[in-house]
Formats: sequence, C-alpha cells, structure tokens
Amino acid sequence: MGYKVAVVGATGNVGREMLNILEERQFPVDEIFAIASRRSLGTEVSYGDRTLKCVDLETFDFRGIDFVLMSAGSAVSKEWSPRIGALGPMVIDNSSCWRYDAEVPLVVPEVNAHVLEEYMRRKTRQNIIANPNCSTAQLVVVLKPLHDLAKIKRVVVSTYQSVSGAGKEGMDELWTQTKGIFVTDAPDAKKFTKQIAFNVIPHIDVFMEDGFTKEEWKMVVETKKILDPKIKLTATCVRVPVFVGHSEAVNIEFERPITAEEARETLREAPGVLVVDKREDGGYVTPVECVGDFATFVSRIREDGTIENGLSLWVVSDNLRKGAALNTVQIAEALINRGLLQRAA
Ligand code: 11C
Repeated sequence: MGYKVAVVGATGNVGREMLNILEERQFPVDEIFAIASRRSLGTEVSYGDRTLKCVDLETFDFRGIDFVLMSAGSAVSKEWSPRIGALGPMVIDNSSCWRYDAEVPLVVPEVNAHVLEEYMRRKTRQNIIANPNCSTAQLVVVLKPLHDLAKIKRVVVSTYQSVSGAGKEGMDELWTQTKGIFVTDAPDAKKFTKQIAFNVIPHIDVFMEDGFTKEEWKMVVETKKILDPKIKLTATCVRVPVFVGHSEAVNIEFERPITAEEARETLREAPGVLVVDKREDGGYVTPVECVGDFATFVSRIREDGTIENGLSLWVVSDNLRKGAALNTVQIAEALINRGLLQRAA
C-alpha cells in the first residue's frame, strides 16, 4: 500500500523536480496532489506520464495526507507548515523558515537520518522536518565520511552557484541577458544586483551586519546543526552564469593527517557521492554534467601542504535535486524505511 502525497509549490523549479523524483524513484504513491497558490490554479504539471492540475492551497483538505513536500517559499511555510502539520501529515519543508528552530530537525539522510528516530518519538512535535540550503546539502554529504575518518577542524569554501537557485526569474534573467547582450541592449538586472550574463556576482541573499551574506551564514549554521557544532567554516558564496548545478571549491583542515588517496577511497564508498578524479584534461565534473543526476560529484582531490593536515577538493551537484527536491524525497523515504511514519487516519 502506498502513501498520499501532496507537493506544495508544484509549479516552481523545485516543486516540479519533486514530482519528477517521486516518479523516477518509484516512491510508493497511492494518491498525489499538486498544490499551488490561487494564481496558479489549474496550471498543469507533469508526474510521469500523467498531467496533474494544480489545486488551491487555501481550500485543499490536508487531512488524511501522509507527506506534504513543501517548496513555496518562507512566507508560505511560516504560515502553512505548522497548520498542515497539526492536521497529521508529515511536512518536509524546503524553505529556510524552520531550519534554525531548535525543535525542528534539519536532515540530510546520508549524514544524520538518525535524528528522525528521536523526533518521531516526541509527542509534542509539530510534524515539520526541514531540508537544508542547496549549498549546504552537497557539502555535508562529502564532509561527513571525511569527518568520520580524520575529524574536520576547519573548512574554507567558495561556491559557484547557478541561477536556478534564485528560481525561474533568475533563469529567465540569465537567458534574456545572454541573448540580448550582442543583439540589442542587454536587459537591466532585476532579479540579480548586477549583470549575470558573462559575469559573476559575489552576493547571494541579504547582507548581515558582519559583512557576510545570509547564504554564507546559512552554510556555517546548517553544517554545524547537521554534522558537528565544533566544525569551523567560512564561506564566500558567488552567483555564476550557469543554469543548473552548484559547484564548490573546498579546503579542509583535519585533526590528523589524511592522504588524497585515503580521501578518494573513503569518498568512493560514501553514500550519495561519486568520485570522478582523473588528474588529466577533462578528468573532473562540471555543473552541466551533473544536471538530472542524484549524486554529488567530487573531483580534484589533492593534499594542501600550506596547512597542517590539509586537503582541497571540488564538489558539484544538481542544486534542484540533492540541494532541494531529492533530499526532501529522501527524508520521506528514510521515515518509511525506518518504520517511523504513523499513517494519517
Ligand atoms: C540560491 N541557495 O542558490 C539559494 C537557494 O535557503 O533554501 C535556496 C535558498 C534556501 O540562491
């Protein structure tokens, strides 16, 4: 017997990927609902060979639904995730709204699925599980096995984040600017603060008082919550003119020495990770190659002799998948596989 699943925000980049991934992974679905705001009412989205018509969030009856996969932005999540959770469904929330709440687990199944056990035993839970930011998800999947091997002290990460992280408007802006730049006048920047076509922008999300951006802050706080509060991390997050796929240049300082070969062997065995590291022309993965894949790819693994016990590597993943929709579906799968879901009445 399958589950009743609702995808909220079904017309967005991530909502559509959630539907694709549920189908691709043959998630046991009995009934599925595409839910959107009133202005997207009747919009059609694909689920395998089927077409689903979006229904209205305001009037949908969530009672009896097992999983609600939520990707409609923070404002919607703030209001609706607790309301829906109180009716019985398990809400897996992709927004940043609930991630930092001490009562809400923040989960990347390859890293900390065990926290689901304690959460599901709690009588007072709100039935909300948070999904991390895309740039954190792909990073911690790679850090976890290395941390188990040699204990990470500090991480320095620079990101190269695709425009799909900023939604459909971000993708449209890159497309129209790229087309327009040599033909007519390039359209002005609207979604981004500067021209994104043929450029890079060292600014994602709002500025914080200390000069870091919120995207950079999220990477610090989320890595600590998911993996280990003792890990020190500093990030520079950069938007690049790539449609899909976030890349990260990562420098790691360990407590004990670790060779590149040891790291490579460990990562080869790690769940969710694929090592492509040939040390020759093209022997590494770039974002266009990771699109549509489930894996997080690691390349360019090398020892960094400028610090004690240092290692540098390159990490690439589909930000709409492992960074969002895939991780959400994996959390639902983890609840099922661990026998933790009490079905809605
Ligand atoms: C970006 N990482 O690339 C962001 C998108 O906290 O869920 C996801 C923001 C979030 O712009």
